[in-house]
Amino acid sequence: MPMSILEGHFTAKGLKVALVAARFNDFITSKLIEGAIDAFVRNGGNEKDLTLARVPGAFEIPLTCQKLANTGRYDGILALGAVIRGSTPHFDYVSSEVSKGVAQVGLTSGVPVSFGVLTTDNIEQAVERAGSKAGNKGADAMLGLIETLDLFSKIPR
Ligand code: INI
Repeated sequence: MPMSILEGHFTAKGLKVALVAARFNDFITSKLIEGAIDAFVRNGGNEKDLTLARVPGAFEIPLTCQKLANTGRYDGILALGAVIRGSTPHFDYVSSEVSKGVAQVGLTSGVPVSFGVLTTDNIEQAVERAGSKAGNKGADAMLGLIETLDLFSKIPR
């Protein structure tokens, strides 16, 4: 097979990562933060190389990610939030803006921004994804970020 394969692995050694986490639905987002920190440290990262920015809600995540990306101090950024559907269309506006915004920050800044924002129909689905039967999406998003950064380090300049 005469081809070069570029692939990232889970190694967080030496990485500097900023976490941007919403306070809204803190009973969920605090679990996502814990999962993300645990995944970082268990893969060789140093907790001192993590910076945590707390924002009021998921809507505030993209601009905060952009400000942090523009400092040039972080290898990657992790967005953490929990948008839970209620009886009004508010959910649709917040979830669509945060997902579009986070993707846009990554593309325009060149700094990878991983998406660990839950968008669920109810509280039970959010609890399942914050460290119970469906795992911890904060940890999953951190692993995705670590793997992507390792892949980027292997792409020839
Ligand atoms: N913010 C969230 O992070 N999750 C939600 O479920 C949510 N809902 O449903 O309202 C939410 N709203 C607040 C929003 O993110 C902003 O903080 C607010 O609109 C001020 O800009």
